[in-house]
Amino acid sequence: MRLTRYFLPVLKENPAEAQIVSHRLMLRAGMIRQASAGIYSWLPLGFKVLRNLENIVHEEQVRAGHIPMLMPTLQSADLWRESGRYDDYGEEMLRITDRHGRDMLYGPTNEELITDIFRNSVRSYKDLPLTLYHIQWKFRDEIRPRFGVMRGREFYMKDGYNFDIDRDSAIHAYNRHMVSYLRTYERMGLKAIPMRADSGPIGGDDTHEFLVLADTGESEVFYDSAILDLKLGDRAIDYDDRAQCAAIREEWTTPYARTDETHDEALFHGQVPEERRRSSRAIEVGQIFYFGTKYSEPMKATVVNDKGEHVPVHMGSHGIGVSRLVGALIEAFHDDRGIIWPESVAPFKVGIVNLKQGDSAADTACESLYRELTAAGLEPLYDDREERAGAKFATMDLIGLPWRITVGPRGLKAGVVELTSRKTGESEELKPADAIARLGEIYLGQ
Ligand code: P5A
Repeated sequence: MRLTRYFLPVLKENPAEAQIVSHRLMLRAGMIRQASAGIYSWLPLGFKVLRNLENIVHEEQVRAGHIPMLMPTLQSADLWRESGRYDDYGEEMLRITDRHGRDMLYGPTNEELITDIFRNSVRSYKDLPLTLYHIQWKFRDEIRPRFGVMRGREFYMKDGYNFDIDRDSAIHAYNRHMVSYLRTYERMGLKAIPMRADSGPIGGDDTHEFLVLADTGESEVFYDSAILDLKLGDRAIDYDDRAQCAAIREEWTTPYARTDETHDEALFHGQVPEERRRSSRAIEVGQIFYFGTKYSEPMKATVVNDKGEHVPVHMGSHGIGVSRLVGALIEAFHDDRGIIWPESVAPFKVGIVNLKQGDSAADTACESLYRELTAAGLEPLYDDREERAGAKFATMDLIGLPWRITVGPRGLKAGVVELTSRKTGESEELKPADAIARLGEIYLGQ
């Protein structure tokens, strides 16, 4: 993409309404614009990051054996009356009446709708286990939407629902989700810690939230610092292997880690040596639930088991805050000049800065870099504006591309361009072909 052809409305000034760095940087970098309180338009740069996160989520869900689909945003109130949540959900639910006077709602979550789909189509235990998921906009009429996309009213969520014949199988689904979530967040460059939490309006006793430590987070958490050393890395995972998934859950949930809702000070002190006791603020980027037959019983979602009996299915649901993650990533990765995207989620893989637009050698070198990087799938953003070098650097630093290639007449005389890491600030002079090869190596492994 050429910057002169793109739509990147960066702001020079800090927007007054933004209280935290991710909100400020998303507005300044032209990623989002507020449409109304807690509701945002995703401008091209923000939309690219959102799509990249969505792709990682899809890949890891499909890898775990979960099946993608798409449900609507608007739902009929009748299903929610069956589960009893129409009244329970309270003012957070946006209620709508259609022209025929029918009660509708903008879905805050989809347990009822998916249970209805299931009960109308699945009859036998032989069709289980089944996990369906979608990535779709949700609406919760939060009383205090704030911090930009972190606590929006409209937000993008991956929500998945498992259907199993009994508790043991459903607990395997829970463990499998825990493992696939750990892997998802690791791929985004994040350390998200599963913590015992409260189940709130979704229900059930077994639930873990995934939290990213950050001073600006809305949750208060207590944990054993030993958990920070855990990493899935590239270990081979068989998502059908119950013992392996259970062992990974055990590994991550043995060190003490709880949100303030479930924190037990006596247990914390008893279990964790003082030098490893930590408390911090954190951002909730996902949550998994096992709630058994909470929905399948009232909604009569049953299957015939191997003894010919009709039994309600055991269910759980699992959510990732995809739009919130964009903010969480910025909270985790920024400096005072702007965003520092991890390579796996960056909106463009590399920026090209032409130090002297209009200089024929510099223009020619940039054009050929742009062509070759594009052909190699290394998605460049070419700053071809007639701007001072300082302004171009400031824009690149603000939008946080992991790598920058700087091209100027002086370097070109020596046959080199400069490759700079946004993260470390380190630069290296390389022949243009070698810079492309280096970026190829960096991104190939992703
Ligand atoms: C699990 C999937 C559920 O709704 N039902 C379907 C279950 N869980 S949850 O914890 O309530 O939400 C899942 C994740 O969505 C994100 N999230 C939000 N993101 C932005 N703004 C909001 N107002 C908001 N509310 C929830 C969180 O990341 C949460 O973990």
